[in-house]
Amino acid sequence: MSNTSADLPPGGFYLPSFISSEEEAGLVSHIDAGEWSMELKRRVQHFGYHYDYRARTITSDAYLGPLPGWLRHLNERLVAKGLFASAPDQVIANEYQPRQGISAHVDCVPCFDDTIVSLSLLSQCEMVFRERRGGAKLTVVLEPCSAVVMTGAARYEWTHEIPARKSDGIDGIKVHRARRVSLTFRKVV
Ligand SMILES: O=C(O)CCC(=O)C(=O)O
Repeated sequence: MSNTSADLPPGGFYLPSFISSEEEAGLVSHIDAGEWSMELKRRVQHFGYHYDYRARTITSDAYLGPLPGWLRHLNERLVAKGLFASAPDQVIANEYQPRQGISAHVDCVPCFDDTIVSLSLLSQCEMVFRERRGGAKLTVVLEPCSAVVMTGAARYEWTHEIPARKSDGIDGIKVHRARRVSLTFRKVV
């Protein structure tokens, strides 16, 4: 299975092995020690700012406080690798059990800056990109410990989604999903 940035829309990048499996385990234990919100079908945790899914915005009272220390070293890496000009300040942990996904969307344009980075933990899954005007479709496999970066057209002109299914057909092979957790980093504008 070979993901390359060429499989993504323009402005999209795939970074395999962005973290080690030891870092992955550490992140999962920090996340699981936190309080999950049941506001959606899947469980979520918000850090930095609460995102209001109903209003589709960050409201003025949404500030939750600085990101926890265990997220800050990742922030530093994202900045050191040139992915963000300054440290992201909003992170959402999403938990996907098999059969759970996230519907097609573009991350809130007035809320967040130009770069979105999503880190995959624990299980692979497919992410589908759809061109909003042209209707083209691209599918990328997100491996545990990888990061997917969305800027430019990948951020604004294509939607992304994770189909709600219990397995993915990867290179012609049915691969069952396990529990997956993702951390998505953004900078509030
Ligand atoms: O789970 C992921 O990798 C993507 C999450 C996402 O698209 C979002 O939180 O808006």
